Amino acid sequence: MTWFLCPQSKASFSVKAGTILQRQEPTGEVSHILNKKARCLMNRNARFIHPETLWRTRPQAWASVRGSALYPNLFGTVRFYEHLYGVVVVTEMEGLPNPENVCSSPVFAFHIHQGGSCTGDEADPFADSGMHYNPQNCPHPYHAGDMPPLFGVNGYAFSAFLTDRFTLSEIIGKTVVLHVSFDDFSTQPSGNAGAKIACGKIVRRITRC
Ligand SMILES: [Cu+2]
Ligand SMILES: [Zn+2]
Repeated sequence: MTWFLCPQSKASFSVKAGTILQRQEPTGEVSHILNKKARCLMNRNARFIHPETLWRTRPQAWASVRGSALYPNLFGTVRFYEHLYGVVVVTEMEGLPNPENVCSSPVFAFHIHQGGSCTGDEADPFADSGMHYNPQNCPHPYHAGDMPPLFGVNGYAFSAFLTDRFTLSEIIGKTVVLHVSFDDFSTQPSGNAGAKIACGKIVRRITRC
């Protein structure tokens, strides 16, 4: 078992298999309860993530995503958690286009764009989100901002994945963008993903122990 120190509270936390097991005060007193004060410590130093711990934890950064004028019912959140190996990205969306045809189950390209604003014009309502975040000048789909697409399920989507392509500090102030079509992970410069249908700015969340 490994103990990790919380810099804010000076308490230590033991983590095993992604679950916070114990809290030890600076006085040496140990409690075994996963309480509110332990939540901010999730598993940034643990290899395995216990889903229940993830749900109880506040992310270090997040984006509130809203659809364009053509998709007024589309909204969701993207949460970013520090992890031993990178960043865990957890996404939920509601109000996605939902074609009836069984052979066109919806797939939506999903990226971090380098721009810091979800503004634009009539032709491209999120034009100011810019291009894919690409600090290393790589081709698509090796941009740091390229992420797995979302699968629509009756207008809803959920996704959770781990990436080491970016750090939290790099992406805060940038934008997450959802596209109307799938990403072919080949066409330059952005996978032929079609129009941008939703966007959200990534902001830091204050976590307290
Ligand atoms: Cu994009
Ligand atoms: Zn890309």
